[in-house]
Amino acid sequence: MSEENKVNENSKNEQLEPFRSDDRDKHLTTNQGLKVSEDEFSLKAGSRGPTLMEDFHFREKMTHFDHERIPERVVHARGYGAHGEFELYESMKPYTKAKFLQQPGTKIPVFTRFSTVAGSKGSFDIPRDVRGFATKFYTEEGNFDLVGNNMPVFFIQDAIKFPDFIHAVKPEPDTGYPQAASAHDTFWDFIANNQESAHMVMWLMSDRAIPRSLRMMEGFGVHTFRFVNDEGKSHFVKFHWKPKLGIHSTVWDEAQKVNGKNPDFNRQDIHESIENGDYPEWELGVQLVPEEDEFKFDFDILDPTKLWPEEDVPVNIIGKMTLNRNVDNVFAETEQVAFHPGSVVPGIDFSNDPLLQGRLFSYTDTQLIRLGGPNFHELPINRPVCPFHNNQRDGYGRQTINVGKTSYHLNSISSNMPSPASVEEGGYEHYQEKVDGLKIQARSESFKDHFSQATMFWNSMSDVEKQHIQEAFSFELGMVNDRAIRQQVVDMIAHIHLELAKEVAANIGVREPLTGGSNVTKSSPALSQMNTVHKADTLKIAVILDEGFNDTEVETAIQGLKKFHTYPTVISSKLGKIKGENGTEIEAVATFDTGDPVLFDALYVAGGKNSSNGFVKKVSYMVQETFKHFKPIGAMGAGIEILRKNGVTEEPGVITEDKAENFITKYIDAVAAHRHWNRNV
Ligand code: HDE
Repeated sequence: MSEENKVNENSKNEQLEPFRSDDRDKHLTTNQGLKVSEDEFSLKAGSRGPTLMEDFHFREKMTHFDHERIPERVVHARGYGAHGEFELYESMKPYTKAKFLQQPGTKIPVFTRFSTVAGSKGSFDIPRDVRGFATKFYTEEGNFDLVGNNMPVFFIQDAIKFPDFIHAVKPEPDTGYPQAASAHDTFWDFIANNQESAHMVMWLMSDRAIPRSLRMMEGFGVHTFRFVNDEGKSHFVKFHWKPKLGIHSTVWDEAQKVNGKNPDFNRQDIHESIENGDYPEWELGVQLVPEEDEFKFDFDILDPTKLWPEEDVPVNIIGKMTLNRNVDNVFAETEQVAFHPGSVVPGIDFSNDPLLQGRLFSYTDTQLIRLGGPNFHELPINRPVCPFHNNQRDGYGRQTINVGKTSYHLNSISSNMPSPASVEEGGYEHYQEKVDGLKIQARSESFKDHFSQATMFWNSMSDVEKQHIQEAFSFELGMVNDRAIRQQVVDMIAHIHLELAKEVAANIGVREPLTGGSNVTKSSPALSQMNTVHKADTLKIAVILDEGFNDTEVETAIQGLKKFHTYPTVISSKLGKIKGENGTEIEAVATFDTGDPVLFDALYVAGGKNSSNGFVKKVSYMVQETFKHFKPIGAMGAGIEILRKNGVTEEPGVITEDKAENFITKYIDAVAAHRHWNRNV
């Protein structure tokens, strides 16, 4: 009865192949396969006459077009997906029987979709928002979906509040705005009235909410899940994704500008990285707590507004995900992919986190409407790479042709085939947790501390990160019209940190909080982005060139930058060839109009001979913007003079050198640091 089922990292790609259609060098046909002879003019009664109903090609083409749209996701509408593989480093056999987590070296295919939460599909890439981080592991035992976010906690503790929360953050119903923003009355009104959100709001006000790149953010499963091993022993588990490039963010002023200059900034960044072979990588980490230690914490591990400090429960790195293939078709793959936290494999199970429990219902339900019926599991992107058989039948768009007489269980006619598998044969068995309680609609007492971890988060931040949080609160609440809401939020912040609340109060025209303060002194260094990996790899550098540039200097610098795996982009006042003083020609691929400084990680001003005032003015704008966003700036030769005019040469992260070799070493160090916060801005 057992079906041979070998899965490797290519299994999904091979499965998708028969579904791909290449229309190049083919005749145009109708969907019925009929070759079409005319696709520009509809069938008319006379060349100036009315169009005829008889024109089946026109009708088919127009009807299909009229029905091209499906509802966007009610949350996480704006997404970006890519294929890849997961490789296991370390066997998890002592903890889970999940087959893809047994043998080090095992590789399986994955598909990951990143998303923003609040904005609609056509919004922009860097709002202040949570990012979705959903991965489908195509395992030999079925799909395991890790449907997480880039922040480890959530706004609410019970799924029943999710519709309220989302209604509050989405555009307000009477005006239809603001788009993709939490900076408005209903969002903050919800927060003030639902103070379990305190911890998550700190994350949302932090730099985590405005990532520089999807490749440079962490992922978290958020909820407590369960691992169950062969002996039936259970451990609680939290999942983490750790980006190899470190965790890096934009600054708010920059993010707002990027959203206008290039609303696709994050998606283009990851798409191009994959096309360039700079495959983004994340290591998978697990925090494990034996079942018997469930109550050893000063918070409830079922509460999704709490994280497990990494210093208390270490993150064991067990494998790596590499995204190495962009989709062929965004609709077919990224849009139609259907994730579900309830898609698990034997050895992975749930906890009673009430947020997780509610999610187990919501995802299938929403997909029924979004994907138009119960057969979305048949869509190529959603199919498991292992066989699937059951007695479910029919429905809109059904593709499988189930043969045989019976579609029910139990039966005699087909000897009960398909039949349930025993646990030994790989049948899923729900963990037999003992549950004993009254039916009750209430919040557990153990879920009532909303502020300790919010304070711990604040305590863990560096001074710069704290300043950003204070500024983010001041901006967001500054956009709230209703003074009473502003006041309530400030009074709430006071329970997290009194000084923070006072500073925000002063900025937003409300009185200082009357009570507050916290005696929590704990901090968790792992929460600060300052303690992350810093690398120059794959960063984008704007190189400013003018006619008559110093040939050797510029050539050596550009080669040096490439050697360190950064991407220099030559910018000038016009596109096309720019000539050096000794005749070297270098192509400018962007202009001051198309190459805005917010789109780059660093600036290198080479300049040229006798640059016009107009040129210097444009470069000065680039210098000022790059400077105020704390990004690295470098110059040699003529460029140094422009930096001098802007008064930045003595500032941190600004490198000026006459010798190209010295320049590159120092400049690359400055680039690798990403930001130079101790500037006089
Ligand atoms: Fe989701 N969430 N969610 N969510 N979620 C959806 O499912 C929901 C929550 C997350 O790229 C929806 O297919 C409820 C937490 C991601 O396709 C919907 C609750 C976390 C994605 C839904 C939550 C997430 C979704 C909308 C409260 C992090 C995008 C479209 C109990 C652990 C997946 C869809 C993708 C999408 C419901 C809270 C992550 C409506 C009811 C917490 C990454 O079913």
